[in-house]
Amino acid sequence: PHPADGGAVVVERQTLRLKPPAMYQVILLNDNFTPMEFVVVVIQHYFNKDRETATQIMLKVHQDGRGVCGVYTRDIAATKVEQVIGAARQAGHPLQCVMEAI
Ligand code: NFA
Repeated sequence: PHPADGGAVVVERQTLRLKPPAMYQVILLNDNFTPMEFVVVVIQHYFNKDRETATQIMLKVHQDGRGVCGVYTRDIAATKVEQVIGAARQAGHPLQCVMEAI
């Protein structure tokens, strides 16, 4: 800290970072209770999918137990997981959503 910077601690990276950011799949998990229509709307809203694509992803999750809704950097993926779980809890559904490094 220096008086001239108002006491801020400035951390600079000393080297150019050429490595792309780590990416994470956001995955929906099947359950026996969440309505199919709710899952389709969630996929459309939080993962920017059209209704047809959202329906295909929902059916994949329903049949296989899990399905990828999108791939994002860590913070965006974590936010999607929280938003989806929050919307499901608000609506009283047990829908689960997780992120996995790829
Ligand atoms: N299996 C749920 C049902 O039959 C639908 C569902 C699909 C739930 C995808 C969660 C994820 N109502």
